[in-house]
Amino acid sequence: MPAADVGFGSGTSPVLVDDALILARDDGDRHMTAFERKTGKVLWEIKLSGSGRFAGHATPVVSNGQVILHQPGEIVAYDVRNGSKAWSLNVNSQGTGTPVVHGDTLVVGAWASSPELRDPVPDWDALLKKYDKDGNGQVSKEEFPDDLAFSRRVDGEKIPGAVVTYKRFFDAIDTDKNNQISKAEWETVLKYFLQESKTPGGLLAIRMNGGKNISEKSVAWMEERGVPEVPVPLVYRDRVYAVTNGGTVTVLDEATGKLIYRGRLGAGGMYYSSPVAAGGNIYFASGDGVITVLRAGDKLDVAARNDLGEPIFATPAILDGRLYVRTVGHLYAFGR
Ligand SMILES: [Ca+2]
Ligand SMILES: [Ca+2]
Repeated sequence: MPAADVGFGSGTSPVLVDDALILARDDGDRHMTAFERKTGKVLWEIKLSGSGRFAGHATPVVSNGQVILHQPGEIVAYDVRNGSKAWSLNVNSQGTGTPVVHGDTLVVGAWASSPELRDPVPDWDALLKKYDKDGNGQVSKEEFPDDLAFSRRVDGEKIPGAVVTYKRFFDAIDTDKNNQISKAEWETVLKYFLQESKTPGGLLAIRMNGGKNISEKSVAWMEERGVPEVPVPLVYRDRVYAVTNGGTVTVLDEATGKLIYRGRLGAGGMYYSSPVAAGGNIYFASGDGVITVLRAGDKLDVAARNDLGEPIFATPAILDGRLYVRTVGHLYAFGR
């Protein structure tokens, strides 16, 4: 049987629920489709909302008979039986992190380039003074700084695309297309990029109330610092563990969102893989290939650190006392 044409999106995994397999496309063709598992027949298909190039890279999750998708700007839930929209919640997010369902709570890393990742932005006078070399009162593309970053992912300097510069958006900023940034154009940027968001964002805990009447009031807590971009938060022994690029771990009380501690794993670099836990230990794998073992508890307590010498992007699996780790080149099994 031919495989269904599901597009070129790559980040999201299919989810299995009842007799269906549900897949959200994460390319520009924003659809979510439910296939009958046995036959591949399309049970329902819906068009996802939003605009822009990508529909987000988060894998949908299932709770309360609803399939829940985190995508740029919103978290939205559909009835798994027919795809009808059950609820949605606007969030300030780029839709990169797969949520985690814990009981009736949804924990989501609603990541948007946070102020802590941003270079200080010069106002117009400062920009002009520093970069207007020919003194024409505007800043041309050639004059515009190459390194002024809108988002500077921690430890991402060597990763292509990890530092997002304003220059990348030069043509969009230059609205009258004269290859010069004017005062009005720059001030529009400042207003647009630096406005305080009024919608919830950050690491969020949403109480789902069985999937009914979800609104901003359902957000039990939010933590705006230490928000993971890709790694899924881990809920373990009443704590939420989140890891960010640079190897900073943030541990919160699941019930209240209170910060228990924040600290460094001692293994930097970018983090794509999600933390996993078993037997009182939590395992973090860095993009540089270092596995850090943390003891669960209310203080930073690193039990071990192992450098596998190869990048790790995949989340390890734990089964029967063994930890299975996939690096770019090898598959390891640790344990008995
Ligand atoms: Ca100039
Ligand atoms: Ca212009």
